[in-house]
Amino acid sequence: MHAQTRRQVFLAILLAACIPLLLLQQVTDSSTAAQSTIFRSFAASSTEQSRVYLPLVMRGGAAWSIPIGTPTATEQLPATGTPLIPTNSPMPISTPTATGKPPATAGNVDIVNIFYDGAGIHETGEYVEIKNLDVVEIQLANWTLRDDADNIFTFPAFLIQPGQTCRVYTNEDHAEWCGFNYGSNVEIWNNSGDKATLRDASGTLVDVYIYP
Ligand SMILES: [Ca+2]
Ligand SMILES: [Ca+2]
Repeated sequence: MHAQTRRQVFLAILLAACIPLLLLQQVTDSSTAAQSTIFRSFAASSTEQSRVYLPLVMRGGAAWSIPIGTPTATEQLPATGTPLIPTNSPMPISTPTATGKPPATAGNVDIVNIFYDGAGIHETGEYVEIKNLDVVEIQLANWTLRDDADNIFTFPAFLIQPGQTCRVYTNEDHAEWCGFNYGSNVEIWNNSGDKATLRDASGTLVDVYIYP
């Protein structure tokens, strides 16, 4: 091959090699929107391989920018700040219930007063007062109060507090005095004299109150 022919071939190859670079340089000089459009066009029409190399663009001749193609999967590291192994904080301790045992069902409860002379024919306002002299609350369920003629009142479930006074009325409801009521249609406490007996749920004598 003649030297002139070789030079022409060399120039042709050189020119062919320069066309893509010139085209890309033109793209770089265009507006950002146009650049993005052309890049997308290249990416859509190119193979995966060319998508990696086509965006090699010299920006203003200052530096080579290598846009990132398809990012490789990065290793997933465990989230920081939440150690998988528990710290040395103590194990939670279950909160105990109030005292862990039921209230007393027996204790120091006294009959402290009997109002035996009520108004009206049947003296519905008669009452017996009992007081918890103990230092703990006491469950009165199934305790009994009776007069000398065995008119019996059986207490419902009720926690009488230390120092609390309750009344058992002959036939009146008074919630402020614990709400105990014989519900008797006739008077119970003889005005001439009587005896009140208080027993706990097991039948054990708790207190006796006698008036003339
Ligand atoms: Ca009476
Ligand atoms: Ca009586």
